[in-house]
Amino acid sequence: VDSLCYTAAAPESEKIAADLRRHVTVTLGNDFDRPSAYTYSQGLSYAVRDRLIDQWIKTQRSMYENGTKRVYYLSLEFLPGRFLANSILNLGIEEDVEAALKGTRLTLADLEEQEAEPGLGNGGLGRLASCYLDSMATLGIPGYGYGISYAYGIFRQDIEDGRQVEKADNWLHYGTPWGFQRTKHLYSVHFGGYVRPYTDHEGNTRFHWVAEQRLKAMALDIMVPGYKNGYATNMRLWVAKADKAFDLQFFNSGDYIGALENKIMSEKISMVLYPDDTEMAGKELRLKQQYFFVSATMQDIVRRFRKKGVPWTDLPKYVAVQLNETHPAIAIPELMRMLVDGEHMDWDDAWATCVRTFAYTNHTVLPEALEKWPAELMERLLPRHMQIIYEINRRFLQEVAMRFTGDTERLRRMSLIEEGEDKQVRMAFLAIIGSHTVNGVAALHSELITKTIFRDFFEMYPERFTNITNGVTPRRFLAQCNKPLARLITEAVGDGWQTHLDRIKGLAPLAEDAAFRESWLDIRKANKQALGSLVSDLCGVRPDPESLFDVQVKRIHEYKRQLLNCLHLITLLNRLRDNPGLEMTPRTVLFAGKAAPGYAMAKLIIRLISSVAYAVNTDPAVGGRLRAAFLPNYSVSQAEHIIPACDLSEQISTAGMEASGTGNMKFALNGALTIGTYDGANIEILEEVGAENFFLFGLRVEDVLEKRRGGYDPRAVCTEHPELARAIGMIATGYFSPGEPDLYAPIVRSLLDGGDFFMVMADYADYVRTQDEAARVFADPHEWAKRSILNTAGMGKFSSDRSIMEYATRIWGVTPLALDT
Ligand code: DL6
Repeated sequence: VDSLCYTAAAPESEKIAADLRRHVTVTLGNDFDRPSAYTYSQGLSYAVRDRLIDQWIKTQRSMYENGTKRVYYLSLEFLPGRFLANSILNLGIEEDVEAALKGTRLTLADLEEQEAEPGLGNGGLGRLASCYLDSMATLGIPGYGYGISYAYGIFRQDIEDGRQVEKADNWLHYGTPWGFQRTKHLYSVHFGGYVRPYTDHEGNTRFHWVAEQRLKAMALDIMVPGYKNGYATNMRLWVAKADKAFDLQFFNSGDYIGALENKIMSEKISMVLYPDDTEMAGKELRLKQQYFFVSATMQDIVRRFRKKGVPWTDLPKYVAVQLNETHPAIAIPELMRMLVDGEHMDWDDAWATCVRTFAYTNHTVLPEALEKWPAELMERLLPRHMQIIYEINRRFLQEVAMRFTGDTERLRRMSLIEEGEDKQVRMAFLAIIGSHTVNGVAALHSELITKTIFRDFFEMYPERFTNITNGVTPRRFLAQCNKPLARLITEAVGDGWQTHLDRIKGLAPLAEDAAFRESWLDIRKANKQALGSLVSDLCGVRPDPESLFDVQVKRIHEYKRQLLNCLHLITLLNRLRDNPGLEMTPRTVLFAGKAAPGYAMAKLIIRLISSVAYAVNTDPAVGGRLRAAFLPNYSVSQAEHIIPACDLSEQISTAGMEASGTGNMKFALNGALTIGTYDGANIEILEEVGAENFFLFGLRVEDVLEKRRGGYDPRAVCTEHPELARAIGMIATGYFSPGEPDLYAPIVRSLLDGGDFFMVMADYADYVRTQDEAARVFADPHEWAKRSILNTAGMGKFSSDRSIMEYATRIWGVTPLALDT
């Protein structure tokens, strides 16, 4: 027992060692002297969590006592990544933990690898939400993240015979030490039924929603620590639970199966994340998820606000709600319902209160990703909300009609209701008119939305629209994932860049220092060796660490153009086959990313990449100068292994289609050079790092639009470029699919006959030319190192701390809390 106790004066490493032993034995009931990586990892997580709790409680108390305005970041998706390593980093106890583990035969890295990652998001939008919570905690911004604790997150992707196979991801199977379940803290959420009008004692007509289905929302709280500042914010994720009282009705009437059915139906709401970020599913369960999480969250917000005892019109003085995309936009009619039906507030006051409370971030220009809900479905599930939406729309269209007299076409375009055989509710429009600020996520994107999808709304409310360029946390995505480079940077520019990323520009003069470049290159090479081992374990391909690591990792989508990269890979293969003695910069081309399970073309692209990689890796003419692999099951933790080892970051979306990108920022921060189009945040990265340190290519937005308007003939482009024609010919004739010559015909058809909407053929020649240039520069390691250092040095702007401070000052009107740490 002695070894489980310590005095306050004991060194931290001894305390951690004792806590680890105590948790492995007392909390988990295991024999400490028979170590298993899993139980030790759990035990260490509890020991680390113990150290967070105090600061988390202190933070919550300080927010409460301070009475300040708070931010509620509503997001249907979060991708926090693993918690253990990040908590250790942010607590600043890494050396103590390493010391505590000495003599256990297990390393910290072994234990970190045991942790199941919560894949509660699809990609960029969810990871951005987690970077923002990290920054809110680091800056001491009073606020919370709100979302859903899906039992099954984004599917696990296996690659079998080159095909994506989806497997269920039961991340909570063994429970998580990082969450606190609030089993007593439940909110009721309702669906269905009808609306009963009544007259109150003052003679006003009021509405009462008589719901048909009732369930409960239970909170799972996860601490989000700030970086070495004694602050920890909260991510509150809701879990759906059956309403016991409701079940009882069935039991009492003898309907045992009915009661169980209700339980299953209720709890299925938080069961699974929809695995598509670009196509609107239009599914009833998805709408239920949205309202479930919004209803519980708004009740939580209002509960806190009520304690203030101030008038409801003061809500925006204390509450800022940020809608991460339109997924939580039902919060707008929900707050109207609470104010008008619940608090009997006058409609105009309620609406003004709403608009001053909400702000909306748009993350996509893809029309197919803009949410619309069938009015019939909404009426059935949320009858009172639908009435409120109709009323919001009626008043809004009156305003439009007054501003643009006689413009009936405009009224049709701007209506919240898309007329047609099946009426639809346009959620983005609802989000715009119910918010005081609408922002895009990179300068180009914010400008594009005002000219395209939201043009009419920009004309109506120009002052509402703004830009806040995305950012990423330099803690997880440099300090944590690339420790050797982080150490070198600290030696060069001092500590402090982790929270003041602009200081990283102090690296720039060192790009001219040969000894510094040598150290930089050594670290990069070691990182590449480490990634090489992972690639070899996962794919059976061993990359040459001296080769150019050319990396494209992100969701698989036609607009992100993995196909363009693949065509380049085939081109290199052909050059080597034609000329086996060719002097070529050795290259390893790595792909990773998930395709939405229902997106056939994206899945076929994965298959093609796998087939081409196989052809490359087995062709004797290649002689090791070219390697390719598709890494299965891309995730935040996998990204943390890949990012530090990338030389060339592929950010090659069709101009105008990637809202921002955040992978582009993570790679450049770690010293990768970007090969990229004039799209999203690439443009701002180029401005910051200098055009000479960025491989820019391809059509601009105007060129893309011009070509789409007419006169673009992909077939003609194809014949113009023999290397392209040959690559396409090989795909079309089954070179990469022996025995199944037509396997990839849909890809070829979309490129040649389908109009090549994503301009793959149009950008091919410039892309290949730019790739050749990248290979030429890479052949001179010191020139490459110089550019690599300048990329890292130029990334100060892209910290999520900068983004969050912009949200705080320009949108939320909140200031950081001063915490005595
Ligand atoms: O803003 C975060 C991230 C951007 O960096 C990506 O460019 C964009 O594609 C992504 N959008 C989504 C779409 N979700 N919806 N709807 O994830 O957002």
